[in-house]
Formats: sequence, C-alpha cells, structure tokens
Amino acid sequence: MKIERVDLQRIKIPLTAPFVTSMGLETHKECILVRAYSGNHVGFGESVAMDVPVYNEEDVDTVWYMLEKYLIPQLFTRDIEHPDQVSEIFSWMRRNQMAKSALEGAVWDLYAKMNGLSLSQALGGTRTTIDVGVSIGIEPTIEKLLERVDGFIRDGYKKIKVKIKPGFDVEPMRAIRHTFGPDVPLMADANSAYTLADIDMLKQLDEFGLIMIEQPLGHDDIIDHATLQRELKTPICLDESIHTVADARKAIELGSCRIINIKIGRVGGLTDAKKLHDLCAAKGVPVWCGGMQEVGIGRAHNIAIASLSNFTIPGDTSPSHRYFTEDVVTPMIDFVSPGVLSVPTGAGIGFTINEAAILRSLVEHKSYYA
Ligand code: OSB
Ligand code: MG
Repeated sequence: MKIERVDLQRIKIPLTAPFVTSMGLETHKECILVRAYSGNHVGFGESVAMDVPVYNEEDVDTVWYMLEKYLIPQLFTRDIEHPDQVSEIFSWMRRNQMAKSALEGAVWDLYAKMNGLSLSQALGGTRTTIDVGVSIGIEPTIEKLLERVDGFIRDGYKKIKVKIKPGFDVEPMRAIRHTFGPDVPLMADANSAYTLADIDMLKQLDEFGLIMIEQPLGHDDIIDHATLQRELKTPICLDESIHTVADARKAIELGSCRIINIKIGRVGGLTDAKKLHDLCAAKGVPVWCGGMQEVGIGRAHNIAIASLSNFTIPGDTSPSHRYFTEDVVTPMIDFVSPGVLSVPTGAGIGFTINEAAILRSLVEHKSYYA
C-alpha cells in the first residue's frame, strides 16, 4: 500500500477528575490523533505523549514536530506491504518512540481494514475478551483513597493499582488490605519515586502480598532494580525503563524485574510491542498492557495487543467513562460484564469514530499529502 495522505488532529478533553501521581497533577487529556489514508481506506492512530515530558522525554509538541519533519515525509516515499516494515523504516531515528508509534498504529489499522481483519487478528491475538484493571491516582487522604478503591471493586475491576510516592506508600497499602482483605488483587506504581536508599521502606511493602510493585526506582535504571529485586519478595514490574525489546532482554537477564508492563507508545509501536510480548513469553515473564489515559483510539489499540496470549495479567485498559464523559469513539468503550472488555471483531480497531466529539475538542489540525 501507498500512504497518500496523513492528517494530524490535536485535541484537548477534560478529565472527569484530576489525576495525581508522583510526576504531577493532570486535569486534561491532550493528544494527537493520526489518520493515514490509502485508496478508500483510512487507519487511525493516537499519540500517547503527555503534554509535559515527565513520564518520558516526549511531549505533544515534539511528537507533532517529529511526525511533520521526518516520519510522515519518509512514509510517503515508500510502498508498504506489511506494517512490520514501518518500524524498520523509522529505525534510523533514535528514540521518539511515541511519535513513531502514533503513525505506525494508524498504518496497522489501515492494513487490517484493507485485509478485512480485526486489529487483534492482524496481530495474532487469541483472546475474545480481556480482564481489566484500574489505575488510581494519589488521593488527598487515605479515606478518599478507600472510597475510590471501594467504588472500583464494586465496578468489577480485576486489578487495583494504586499510585504511591514517598510519604504516601506503606500506610495507604495497609489501609486497603485492612479494609478490603487479602484477596483483592492489589499492586502499587511508584513512577520512579524512590532510590535504593529507600530499601527498608520498600521491603515493608512485602507484607501486603502485592501482585507487583511497578517502577519503584529510576526511569532509566535496570541495575538498581536488580539489586532491589534480590531483596524483595514482591515481583518488580518495569514500565519506564523498557523502551525496546533489547531493554527487556537485558532487564530479564539481570533479574531487574519478573513482570513487564507493555505500553505500545513507549516501545515504538505495535510491531515492537508484539516482539516484546513474544520475548517475554519465551522467557516465562508475564506481561500486561499499560495505559497512558488514552482516548478511544489508543485504548482500541491497547485492547487489540492485550488479546495476545502472554497478556495474562489484567491491564490498565479501563473503559471510556473512567476518565471521560465523551470519547472520540462511539459508542463509548464499556464493559461487557464487570471488569471485562470484549475484543472487537470488526475490521481494524473495530470502533466507530465520533467526529462530532473530535471537532468539539479540536485545538489544531493539518493534512499532509504525498
Ligand atoms: O505509570 O502507568 C503509568 C498514566 C500516565 C503516565 C504513566 C502511567 C499512567 C497510568 C494510567 O497509570 C493508566 C491508565 O491509562 O488508566
Ligand atoms: Mg507505570
């Protein structure tokens, strides 16, 4: 296929409630939607870069810049047989994984639609439904946190993930266990808020039987995590530290983690997410699908990748209403039964675009032609 046109749309949507992590506070979701056109078909992608570079080095503007200056023009010069070629074509450029992924994702959707396949089928997914977890930001008080946890347990979420930071870690986890008992599938995500100097505190988390502790140490570290993992009973899961399949291989070899969170955008696209999944499956390392508070297009990509067999732990793929009152797909993404999403069987991402909702939240748009 020849990509003949690409559209970028920058949108901004309010979150239903502020989201606080050890990286800061968010009140809105801002992102870039990508459309790739070939013949009568159009594929959709979403950039997951945040509006500030606190999670990784990219932001909404750097993604737009890299797409416009390098990635879109380069795609126009090539005839693509399979979307796996896109990450190869982009491989000369260092990093900028989220920019690459946004365009690569649109090409995957386009390819699936042209071939009458669902995105899940095109990727080799085997699950027809996926179990869903929820990510809870840092609440102002433990009482507020307990209320949130209670609500999400009632909604049927299969995994409860709580953000922690120094000063809000052992006590909130203890309170959750005390209130809801030992059987709630519970985990903590630190977003790199600690160092090895905090090892005594981190070891205290072992008593809560957490499924895992996500990214306790440096965003660029796999050495200290290996030291920490040797001291902890609780499995460490890496998020920020894994940008490539090679990163994952090294982390597994070093013993830096026992679980990996796969985010399509963080690893440069669906082709590399699938390779990472396959590597982890071969090494006996379970994976789950992380989230970047995507709107419906990004969530649809997440659901498709989470249908692969080694995604054995519920992911952060909560439905639309978790963060938004209106989504860019219609109907909004929702559970088929409590805590469960069905994997769409329609062509491509399998959701209908809500053009009116996009126009209501549109900040900027531009079309590029081959
Ligand atoms: O660390 O997993 C994370 C959101 C933004 C940046 C980093 C993270 C998150 C989440 C949200 O935890 C998960 C979701 O999309 O619901
Ligand atoms: Mg995380």
